[in-house]
Amino acid sequence: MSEPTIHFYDLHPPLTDLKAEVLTGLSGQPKTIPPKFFYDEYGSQLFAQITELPEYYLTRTEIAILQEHGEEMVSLLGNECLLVELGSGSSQKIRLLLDALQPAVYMPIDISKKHLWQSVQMLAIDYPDLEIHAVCTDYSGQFHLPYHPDNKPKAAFFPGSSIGNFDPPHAQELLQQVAQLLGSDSTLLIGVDLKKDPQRLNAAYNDATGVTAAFNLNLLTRINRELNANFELSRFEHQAFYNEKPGRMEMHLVSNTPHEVKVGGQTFEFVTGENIHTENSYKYTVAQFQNLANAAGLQPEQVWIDPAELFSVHCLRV
Ligand code: AVJ
Repeated sequence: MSEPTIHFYDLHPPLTDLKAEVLTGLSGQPKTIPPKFFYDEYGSQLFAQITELPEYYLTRTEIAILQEHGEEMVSLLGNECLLVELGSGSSQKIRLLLDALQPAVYMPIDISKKHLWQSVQMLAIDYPDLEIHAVCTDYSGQFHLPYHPDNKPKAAFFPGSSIGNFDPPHAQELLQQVAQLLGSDSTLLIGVDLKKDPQRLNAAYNDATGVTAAFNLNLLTRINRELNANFELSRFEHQAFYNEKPGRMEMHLVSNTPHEVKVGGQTFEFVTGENIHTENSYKYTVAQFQNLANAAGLQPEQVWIDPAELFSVHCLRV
C-alpha cells in the first residue's frame, strides 16, 4: 500500500477583503457586491443545490462533456502532468480527468481553506497514488506555483464557466495570468457557457423552487453576520435576466421600499427599485471565446460541445 502524499500550502488569502470590497461596492452607483462573496458555508451548500436543479443545465452538461471526451482531453494534457485546478471547490469534476490521467500530480487551488482541506482528504482516499499539492489562495490574484517541477507538462483545469464572472477584459487578463503561471507549452482546459435562447438562460437563473433567489439573498445574510449589518431580507427581491448587448446573465437584489441599511458603521440609502448588482455571468459563442483566448496569447487547440449546444469545454495551449 502506498501512502498518498498531501502537501498543503496556505498562502493566506486576505480576510479583510469582505469589508473593504462591500463598503466600496455599496458606495458606488449602481451599488454592487462581488459574486465571489456568495460562497460562505450556506452559500456553497445552496450553489451545490443549484447544480442539481432541472433548470440549471451548466454543471450536468459539462460533466457529460467530460465523460464523453475525457480520454481525448487527457491525451492533449499529457500524461504524468502537473494538473492545476483553479477554484477546486469540492473537486468532483477533476475525478473524471484523474481517472484517465495516471499517474499525475494534482494541485487544487481554492480560497476556502476548509473546503480545500476536506476535498483533498477525500480525494486522497480514492486516489492513493496521487501526489497532491493543495494551495489555499485567491486564484484571481497574483501568485506563483509553490511547487513547480520542471520535468512535468503543466495543465490547468478551470471548469464550471467560472470565467463568466469576469468581464471580457478581466477574463483576458486572467487567462494571461494563468498562461504565465503555467509557463509555455502547457495547456488550459476551460469550461465556458454558450450563448443560447435567452428563455433557457433566464430559466436557469430563476428556478421554480427559488434556490437561486435564496443564493442571491444569502449575500445579505452573510454581510449581516460578518460585517454587523442590518439588511432586512424581506426588503429585497431576487432579479436575474439576460442582458443581450453585453451577452451576460445579470443578478441583482432589488429594494422594494425606500430604506436605510447600516454596514460596518456606514449608512447606505436605498430607494424603491434600487438594485445591488451581485453577479454577471458572461456567455460566449465558440468563436468569441477563441478570439478572447487568442487575445490573451493562448492557442485554441480543441473544443467540445454537447449535442444540444448548451456548453463548451475548450483546450487552449500556452
Ligand atoms: C459558478 C459563476 C458559473 O454564473 O452560472 C449560479 C454561479 N449564479 N446561479 C453561474 C451562479 C447563479 C455560476 N458560476
